[in-house]
Amino acid sequence: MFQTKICEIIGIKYPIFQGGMAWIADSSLAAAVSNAGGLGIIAAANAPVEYVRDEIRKTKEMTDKPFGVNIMLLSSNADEVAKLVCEEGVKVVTTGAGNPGKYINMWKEHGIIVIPVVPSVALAIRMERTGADAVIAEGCESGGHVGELTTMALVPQVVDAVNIPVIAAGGVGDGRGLAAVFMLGAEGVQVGTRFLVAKECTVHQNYKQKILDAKDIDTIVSGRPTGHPVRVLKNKLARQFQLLEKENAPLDRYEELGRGALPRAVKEGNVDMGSVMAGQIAGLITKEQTAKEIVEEMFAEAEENFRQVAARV
Ligand code: TUI
Repeated sequence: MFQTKICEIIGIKYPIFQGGMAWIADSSLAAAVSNAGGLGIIAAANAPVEYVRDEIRKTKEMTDKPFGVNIMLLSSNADEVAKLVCEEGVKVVTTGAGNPGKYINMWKEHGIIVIPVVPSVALAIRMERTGADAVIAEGCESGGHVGELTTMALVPQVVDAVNIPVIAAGGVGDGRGLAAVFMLGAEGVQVGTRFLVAKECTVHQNYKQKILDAKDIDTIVSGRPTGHPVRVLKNKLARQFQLLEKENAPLDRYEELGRGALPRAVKEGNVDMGSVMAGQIAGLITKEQTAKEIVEEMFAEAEENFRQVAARV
């Protein structure tokens, strides 16, 4: 029922991507999601190229299914990672936090399937013209770096503007959300926050627990004045960022406060003074499951949803 064009293009069973969560999405999680029939994605974030190469090689050992690498374009080594994915024969590249236009020809020459994250119709159109195979339309319900539009508003507008497949991201954590984005015209979904609590996700247990404990209103967008706003779970650090905004503090104060904040939460488990990036759907997530259980449960739920709604209309 959910086999879409994106499944054919990539060679996956379920049209679900695991978000390329910076510092979190490693070979363990990516291989588990790919083995479950979705598309696992390794986050290059701002890690050294050698680390990313190792993670790609480890993933190849753990799965014979397709997987992807997410390139965070604000990273100082984005150029190097862009070449690395060609050398390593990675099948799918997704990008975030910028315009990957200058790399697309090189990736296409290497037979890579290119799927940029876009926060607007304008960038989606530009990406289609430059040769992208699909786009991920990500609403601001997402965790991490966010644009302005919600998934509900962004996805149908992007669907109407381009002819390539659109994958919806932001605010989807169960089968109901999955069914909903299909109704908006998406051909697939990208899920971050729910996979963060997957058993195979190696993020610190304190981080997982903070997601499991979160309520609907527990996320906040901080760092707007920097031009790179991020959605995080409220904590001491987020409150300090809020104070900076109130004080109209200079940008170097944000830089100082944010330095090392993501690994502090992800690796050290400091969820008070670390950056706990998470989407608004965190409040819905109440249990740790394997990636396979998450994928299968979401699609079974969505199918049941469609059946029930169809019976009512
Ligand atoms: O990239 C993400 N999410 C991220 S990246 C990240 S690491 C980070 N940490 C601190 C500050 C900034 C980043 C954590 N989470 N999602 C995809 C995404 N891409 N969201 C928004 C965008 C985006 C924004 C502007 C994509 C393109 C874009 O284009 C601007 C342009 O140049 O046209």
